[in-house]
Amino acid sequence: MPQSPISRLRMRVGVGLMALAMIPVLAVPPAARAAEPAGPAAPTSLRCEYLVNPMGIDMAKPRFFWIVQHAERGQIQSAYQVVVSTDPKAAAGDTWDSGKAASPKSTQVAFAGTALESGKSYFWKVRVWDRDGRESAWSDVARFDTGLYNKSDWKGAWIGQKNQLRKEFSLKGRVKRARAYIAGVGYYELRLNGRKAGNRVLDPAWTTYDKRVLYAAYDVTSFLREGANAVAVTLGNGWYKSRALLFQLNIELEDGTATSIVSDATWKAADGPIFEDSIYDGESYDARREMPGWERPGFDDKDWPAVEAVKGPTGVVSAQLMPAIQVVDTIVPLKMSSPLPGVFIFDMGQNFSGWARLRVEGPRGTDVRLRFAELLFDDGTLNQDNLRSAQAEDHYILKGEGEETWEPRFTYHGFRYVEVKGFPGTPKLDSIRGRVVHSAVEPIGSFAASKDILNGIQRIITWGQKTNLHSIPTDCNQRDERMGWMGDAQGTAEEAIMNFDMAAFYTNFMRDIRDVQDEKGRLSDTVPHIWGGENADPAWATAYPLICWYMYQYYGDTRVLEEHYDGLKKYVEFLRSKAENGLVKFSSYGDWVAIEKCPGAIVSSFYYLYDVRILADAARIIGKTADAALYDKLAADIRTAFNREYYDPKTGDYADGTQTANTLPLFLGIPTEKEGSAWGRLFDDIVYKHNAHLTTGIVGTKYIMEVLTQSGAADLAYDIACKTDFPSWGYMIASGATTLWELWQNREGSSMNSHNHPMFGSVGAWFYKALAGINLAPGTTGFEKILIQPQMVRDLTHASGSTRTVRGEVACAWARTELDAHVEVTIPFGSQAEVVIPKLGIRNIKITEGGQTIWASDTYAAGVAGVLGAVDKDGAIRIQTGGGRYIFVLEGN
Ligand code: RAM
Repeated sequence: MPQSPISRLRMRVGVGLMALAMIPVLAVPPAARAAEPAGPAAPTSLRCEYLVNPMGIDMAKPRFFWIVQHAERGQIQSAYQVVVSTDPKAAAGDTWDSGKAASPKSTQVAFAGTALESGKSYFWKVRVWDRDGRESAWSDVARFDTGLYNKSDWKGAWIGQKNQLRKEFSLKGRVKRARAYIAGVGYYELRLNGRKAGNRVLDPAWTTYDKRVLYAAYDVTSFLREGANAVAVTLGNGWYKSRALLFQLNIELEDGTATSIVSDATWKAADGPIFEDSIYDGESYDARREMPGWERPGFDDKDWPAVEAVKGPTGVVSAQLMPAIQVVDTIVPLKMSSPLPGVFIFDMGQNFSGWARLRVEGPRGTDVRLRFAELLFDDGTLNQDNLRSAQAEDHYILKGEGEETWEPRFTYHGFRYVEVKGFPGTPKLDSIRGRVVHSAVEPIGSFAASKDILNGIQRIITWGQKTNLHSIPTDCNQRDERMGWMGDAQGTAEEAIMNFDMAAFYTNFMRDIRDVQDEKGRLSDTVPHIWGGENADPAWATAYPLICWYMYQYYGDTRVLEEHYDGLKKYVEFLRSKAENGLVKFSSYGDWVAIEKCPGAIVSSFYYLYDVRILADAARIIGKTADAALYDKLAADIRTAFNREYYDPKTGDYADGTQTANTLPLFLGIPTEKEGSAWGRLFDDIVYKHNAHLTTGIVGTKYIMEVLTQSGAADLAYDIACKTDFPSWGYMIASGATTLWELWQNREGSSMNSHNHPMFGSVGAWFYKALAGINLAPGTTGFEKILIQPQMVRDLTHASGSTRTVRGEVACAWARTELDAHVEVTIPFGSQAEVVIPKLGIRNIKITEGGQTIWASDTYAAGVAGVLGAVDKDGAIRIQTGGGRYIFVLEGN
């Protein structure tokens, strides 16, 4: 008997690769469960909108989501009841009671009660019924707060200019409820009675300020007290490059009186210890200029001038409904060295975005200078060459009163190394801590495999991805750029969705994109638009349709299609107006940073077709049938034109036959039988010309792995993924990368040489989809129907992935030897799956689950709970299941 691979899998997990947490599956033997039928457990992980902690929702019809566990496999929800109330027990249902609604929906359930009011708290709960009519207990009660719905709810004015603003006020009773609403641009820090509200930093999110400014809402009930109170706001330049504050504090006292403190001419202002702050260049802080107590009541501000009214940004003030930027982690440096006298270099061991926290003791007036970089020169000194004009330099000037701890507020750097100069004496390793700062999207995915290089790639992808989420998806985090380049954003979106909870983040980004659209329908290369053209490369602008579409696919979100349909249509119509002979050909970047670059025109034409198809599908989904027919027809015409224009019957290639040129049409199924040679040409190019290496840029790389896998060449995709010589992801790792690079090449000395650029990370989606086998079933959304199809390629002996979807966790972990395979899957309650287990050349296959036979003598054996059937098709046994956890064991000889 071969040793069970599962025990080996456990041992690998034991050494700390990734938490699988999938074993054991069956706590209760099936017989006992049958005797004692248990209904659904109370719904858990309730969410209003996509939010964990919804504060300041300013939409009329928020949506509700819940997750259900059921003791039985294969169960479904037959009905739900949602109750929304103004009382904290959600007992009254005075705002909405859906009643028992016969529906399997547990996601995207839109509020349909009496109109929500501005600035209130609401409480909600849900219960469900299963297929057999058994009802769950009520969920716990969850709260959501509405924000300020109307412009007229804001009573204050924009004030600003200086960076420290304060106001004192007195309350004549105990506080029952208090909410602070703040839009402080570029960035703000809010303190009430000396205490910082919340844990956001670099807030609010960067937007096109003359279109939309975001405000945060805070529950500050516990911050206030009867008598004297003080509100203090520190402002930074941020991306707004000036300082303006709009603030409102709504207070209800226990005796029922209501009062508001708003930003107005009664505030006082001064310039505090921050004497310079710039995102690229850094922050300078003079602790000698601190004014102790200024954020508390009783501070003598009679010398402070009254605040100035400022124009402020002109955009609509709307709620920021996505995870804010936070200090997500603190890193201890690996080592400290001193390449020159008085110069100390700290190696954090990881490239990330954020800053350093400094601990120092020394004479008053000492100027400690911190500089940041991704690289070192050979002599061990700091190499800032690839930061271009970004200074990435912070200063802290000591006040000289014992130990001082400081970290900046209004800048961030992308770095692995910190250079310290001017330190009084010799710093110790604990003089510096790395503070990891990015949008605090929840990590929801994990991937691991028996081939270590893949785990290394997963690691540099996720570090690169999260540290480039800075309220928008940025291209890089270190040099004088850090822009919302849309090509990079669309390229990495599927990978990001598998690894992080991106729903709220992308909801916001889609609005950011809409904000830059001009009356002609054009979109810009970067969003907000600073760099690149105002008429974006189609491979960049496609971020708009593509990410809307991913949100529809992965989250089952139809609202995003409704909300953006007009914008998408306008964009597609703009493209159509630019078409030549039925094809869009203009291009600025094309298959950016490719090794063998295909003509930009074919890339643009590909995205034109892709965008039109998405628009046609979106039209169908939201019931615009005439549009659907119109764009279906347009798509068919583009396909014909594409083959006519780009396919060369003499060579059998599309365009110049580069990998990208042949990959793109294959991905969209453009070739007909006549153009059928493209696939073989692509295969030959990779295998014979390039020995399983890519020559693609960010566009081709995104699709090539999937095209190979879909065409039955997953082995080749795997070979590519495992390479460690140039060009490959493994080459980056072999050269010391801890985040993905901008280029396949290690181009020292070049100004385009970022070492943290997530755009080549698209392969991360392939890890989940192909190696861990986690896919949406074709044509379905929101993981209601799942296709588990792990590719058990070459020498890979196990792989596992899990991702938390809107319906609950979806996971697959498999392990195999020559004669058997184990596949453990987790399918959410109410979902269905097809689990595809390859036969791997094994004969006389028998498949069991929990000791019971499912497949033997080429026949399906019914009877395993949750399993609905199995067939032998295309070299695999395909098992249909309902929700639940299963371990399938395939054996034979
Ligand atoms: C570079 C950016 C980005 C890319 C553009 C075209 O400046 O870093 O990655 O999208 O160029």
